[in-house]
Amino acid sequence: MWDLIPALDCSQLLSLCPSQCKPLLFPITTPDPWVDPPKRTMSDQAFVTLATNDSYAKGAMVLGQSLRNHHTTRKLVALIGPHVAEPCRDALRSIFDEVCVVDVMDSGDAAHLAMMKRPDLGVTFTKLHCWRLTQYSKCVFMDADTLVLSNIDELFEREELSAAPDPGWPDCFNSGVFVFRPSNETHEKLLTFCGENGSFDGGDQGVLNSFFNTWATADISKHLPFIYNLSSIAIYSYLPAFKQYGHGVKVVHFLGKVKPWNYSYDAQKGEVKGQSDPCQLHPDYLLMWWQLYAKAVVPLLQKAYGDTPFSSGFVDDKLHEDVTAQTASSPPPPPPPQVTSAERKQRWEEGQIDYLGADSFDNIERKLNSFLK
Ligand SMILES: [Mn+2]
Repeated sequence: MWDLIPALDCSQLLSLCPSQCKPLLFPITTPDPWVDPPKRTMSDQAFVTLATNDSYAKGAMVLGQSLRNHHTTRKLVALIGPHVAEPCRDALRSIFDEVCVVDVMDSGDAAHLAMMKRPDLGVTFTKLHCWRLTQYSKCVFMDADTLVLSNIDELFEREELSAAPDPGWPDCFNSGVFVFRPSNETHEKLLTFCGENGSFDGGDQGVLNSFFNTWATADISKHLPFIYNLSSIAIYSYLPAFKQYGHGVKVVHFLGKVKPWNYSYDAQKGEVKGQSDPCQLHPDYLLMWWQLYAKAVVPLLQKAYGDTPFSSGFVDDKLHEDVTAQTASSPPPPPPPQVTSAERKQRWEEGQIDYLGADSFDNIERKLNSFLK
């Protein structure tokens, strides 16, 4: 793989990549209920997401709106932590059918007991709460850092626990998108398991992979195609596959430390800002996220906040320094000194990429030209 895909940043990679591997930028449309009446709602099935703070709440709003834009026939549910601000809750309520506050510390039940044993897993316990949505027979959980590019209601044909492979360790599933059946019994079992065993990765993905531990081997129908949970890391580690299959992508997952809402946006120019460092997110999907946020979410936030200032993330926003500061707080790794080919490969694998030296664009372009004809 390392012979095939050399190191370069994402905009360079994409500039070398034929146009069919770039996502099409469709205009964002809001469905008109008179022209396009919604299909009958499957009221016992729901898409569920989770926002533990105001930033993730913005992600949840974009996700919810993307599901609406693609005419989902299922209900939309947002689980929120107790710290999400009231105006954000209002904005969420105008997109989602249900907004449920989950405060594990107040629950006074098995969740509280498990939380006492493992206080580090607070967010995980909040996520596991989705199994308690027993008013629904089946749900699809989606992280607030995902974006839907087309209708994905067919996921409800799958059974618990269906998920796509994790790009980092494909024998594990990625818990950013999964199909599950709400059940108080399963919820209790998960909490007990979590309290006793903790999580091998410190988050919900570790817990869920240990609990649903036959996912990798038992039933291939529970392996969702990768197009339902595509992350940038997978694009850049196997570019020819993205070139071949990328046009079919239905869900983008903005995995990693820097999220779309950590960037800022010039609404006049329609440009995402804060990408001077080699970016970690696919620039076209990032732009889609901001276009949807600017068109459909910001008006809701403006209405909910009224005269109270809030951080919109736009470059002309008085508070945009906050956003820039957040982005700048994850500095790129320092350039390594001259190294051998083997050392260079190892450094690349550790994420230390010599953008200005051996891994420079010119070197990489030569190599790419030798096979991307
Ligand atoms: Mn995620």
